[in-house]
Amino acid sequence: MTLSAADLRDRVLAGDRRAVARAITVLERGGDDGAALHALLYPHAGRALRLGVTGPPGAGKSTLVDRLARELHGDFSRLAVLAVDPSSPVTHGALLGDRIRMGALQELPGVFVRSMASRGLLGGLGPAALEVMDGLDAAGFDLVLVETVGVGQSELDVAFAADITLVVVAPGAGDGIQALKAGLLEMADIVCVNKSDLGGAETVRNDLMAAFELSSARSEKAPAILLASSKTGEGVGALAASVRELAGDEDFRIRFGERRRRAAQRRIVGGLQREAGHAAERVLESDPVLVTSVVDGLMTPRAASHEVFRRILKGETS
Ligand SMILES: Nc1nc2c(ncn2[C@@H]2O[C@H](COP(=O)(O)OP(=O)(O)O)[C@@H](O)[C@H]2O)c(=O)[nH]1
Ligand SMILES: [Mg+2]
Repeated sequence: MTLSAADLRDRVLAGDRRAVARAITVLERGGDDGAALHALLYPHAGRALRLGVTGPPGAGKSTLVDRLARELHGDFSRLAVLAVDPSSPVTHGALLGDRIRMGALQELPGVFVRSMASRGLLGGLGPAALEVMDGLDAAGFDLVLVETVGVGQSELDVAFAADITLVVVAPGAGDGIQALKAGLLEMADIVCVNKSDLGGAETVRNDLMAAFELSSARSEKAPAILLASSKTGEGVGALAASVRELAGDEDFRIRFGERRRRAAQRRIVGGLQREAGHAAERVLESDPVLVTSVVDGLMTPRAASHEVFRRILKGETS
């Protein structure tokens, strides 16, 4: 049976689970169908609290998200989890692991769990993931938890997409200080040192606290740093309390608004960059002489960019 985009929207807005699953597939695929559905859903988004969870691979994010979601389910009866995983055949196992791990979570009433691939964005959130988040928001979930892998620069994406950013680190490989170097901790609202059942968690916390005291790059106040074990569940209640507290804090809510403006601006510019990139490729395909001139040293790459930009503005893109 084929549903029109408007029918699908109506069912999503009514909270129909299967429709939500289907809509997410459409949004994830993108293209014209994705864009059309997104345009119908977007006016209904904006009410959910968005909690971003990120950190190095293996820090225990998925295990923690499962526990944390259970803790927060009392406050947010309709709760969605979106796990964004770098897509490659190599990480297929990780995706499968998440699916098994979060399978039981999905059984709770009002809870929806979904994994999606980040398509080579190293765990970053591309436009499709952001549109899926909007879709879940429009579907009436009160809390949208999004898990992304923090690697490289794209890890900052989640801090832009979320109202509250939780960074998860663990003792051992890829520990806290390494994450700090990548700049992510500057955007953290809460830091969880996970795997407190293993040795070394306290040391990581102390190192982090020292680093925050020294950090001048941070404009906002230092985040709460909490120890937890997603294995035993210890500390997860306090972590949930910390999320709850931020969500209800008036000053912090004002910041949500500022963050959403910043995020919107970033999406607009990002979209423009993509479109301009496609247009530039069309110009260069239609006039290969430009590329040849750069290769032959007759024109600088910068001058060629300006020429391409001029042609795009004049509408000479094909
Ligand atoms: N000992 C211990 N192991 C944990 C803890 N949390 C997660 N793990 C394990 O660490 C591995 C990676 O966990 P996962 O949640 O997939 O990490 P992610 O890559 O950050 O999502 C798994 O084998 C988990 O069972 C914890 O608190 N303590
Ligand atoms: Mg994971």
